[in-house]
Amino acid sequence: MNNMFCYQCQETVKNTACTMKKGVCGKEDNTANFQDLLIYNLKGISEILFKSKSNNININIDIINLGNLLTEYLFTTITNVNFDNDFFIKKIKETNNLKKELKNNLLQNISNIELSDTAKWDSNNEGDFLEKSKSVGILSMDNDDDKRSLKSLILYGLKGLSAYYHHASVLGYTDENIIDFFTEALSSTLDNDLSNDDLFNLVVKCGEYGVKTMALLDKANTETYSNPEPTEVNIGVKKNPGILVSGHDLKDMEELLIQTEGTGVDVYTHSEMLPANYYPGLKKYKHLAGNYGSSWWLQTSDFENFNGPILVTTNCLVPPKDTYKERLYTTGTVGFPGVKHIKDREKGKSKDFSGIIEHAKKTNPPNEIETGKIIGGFAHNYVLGAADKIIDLINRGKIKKFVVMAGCDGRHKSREYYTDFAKNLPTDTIILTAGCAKYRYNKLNLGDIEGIPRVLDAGQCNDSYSLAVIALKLAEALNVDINELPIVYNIAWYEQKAALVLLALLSLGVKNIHVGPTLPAFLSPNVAKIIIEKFNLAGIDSVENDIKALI
Ligand code: FSO
Ligand code: SF4
Repeated sequence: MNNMFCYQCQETVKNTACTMKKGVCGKEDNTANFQDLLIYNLKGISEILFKSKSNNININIDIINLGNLLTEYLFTTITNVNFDNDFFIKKIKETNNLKKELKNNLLQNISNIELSDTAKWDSNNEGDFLEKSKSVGILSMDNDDDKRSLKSLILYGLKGLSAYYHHASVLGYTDENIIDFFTEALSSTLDNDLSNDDLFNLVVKCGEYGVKTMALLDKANTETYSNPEPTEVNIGVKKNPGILVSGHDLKDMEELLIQTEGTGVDVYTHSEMLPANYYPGLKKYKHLAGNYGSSWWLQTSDFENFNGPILVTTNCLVPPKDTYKERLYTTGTVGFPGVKHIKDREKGKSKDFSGIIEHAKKTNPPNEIETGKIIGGFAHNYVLGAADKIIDLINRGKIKKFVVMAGCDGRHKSREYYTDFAKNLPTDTIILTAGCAKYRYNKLNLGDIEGIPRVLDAGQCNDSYSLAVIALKLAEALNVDINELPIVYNIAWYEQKAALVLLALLSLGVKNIHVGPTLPAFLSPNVAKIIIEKFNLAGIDSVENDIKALI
């Protein structure tokens, strides 16, 4: 009997599933089970919403607010976001009440409508939650391996979509069409009458909505903070005490920068927050002192060395060591038992960061762990602005290939492949990157080609959208198919946002993508075969063979 069943990330045990007391990420069995029960409720709510909408029933709740809530709660179940059982129990109760309200409203209008057990279950007896949770996880989704695999792919794609949608919604950008798709697709995972083809079509549609959601977030980020621009980012330290900010939430970053101005406290970025340094609306703050440390899985030593308090705004959080737990703060979707949590903003107000700022004032400046600068900020606006120069370099044979190496980093030794791959690429190639995968090669000093750096960092994992826009526009300018461009794809994945990014690229018709270090455990052999054949997707081999094959 499994204690839990989770196979959503690349580091799952033996590329099969985490089933024991604790997952590789440190998530405990009860937490995984409570997450399953929360997802169960989100599916039930989605089914009721979908059926209400299909039958033109007014739900009496603002759908945008409801969409914000559903996506935020699904986001909390992504790898390395929230480890707090009390949080999940609270959200299960809250979603039970919401489900009941929506269900009663639907039944008042159509008393004989057929609803699944998931839509109907709303017992708020906390003592039953754990028992119930064990019967509603991944394995309960379908007895058929291929259908379960396709449903998992839909669920994880939606997790990625929910994260990006949440970031956009925090900045005030929402889209009812995306929420409609979200509820339709999430409730479809309850439907046992759907064929493999139906489910596969939903997978493809999830990629299409992934593109729409990333476009919405791109619009939100660039309209709020202006287009990223090439920026040299300090990786050394300054003399003031500092606050280190990790995760992806730019609004948290902005509010903290405003509240720390003039206090003598510097602000540094960590891991996926690095691209904050590229946005004019954020880099204008003089006390944004640079980037400290490396990608998420190295946080235990980076946080230890930092000396000041650390604010984690989204994943990836690693269960903290006692040496810095007291300096750690979470906010938004993130949580960990015993770690201070900064409350959500009240409508129209900012979050209150005064506690962490006062804490910082009493700490020592960060220990210097490296010195120098890294460069980034090469999102679509900049690259397309330089398109003439780039096309000229291609025509003159100075640039032979662009290699998209976006996605995630991770702990496994096998990921050294990506550093070696970058190091061994011919010098007439340029790496286009986004996401925390970049830390495998953004400090290698790979040089430039006539002033264009050989590693062009577009930003966070969601800015993989930027890379897709660049490819689409270049194809248009050169009047060729996207797959005829001198662009190849070697993508590293870890968690569910990367699954969505991959589906988004596939939906745009990009073929021959290499993905690693392993293929997802949630792809059954048959589903993997279909995807591999349909999209010419491939895993990774040795660096030598892959460079030969791709370049
Ligand atoms: Fe990385 Fe973590 Fe951005 Fe992910 S920090 S692994 S795909 O959460 O989100 O790239
Ligand atoms: Fe295991 Fe990954 Fe799930 Fe954590 S998120 S329990 S490591 S599969």
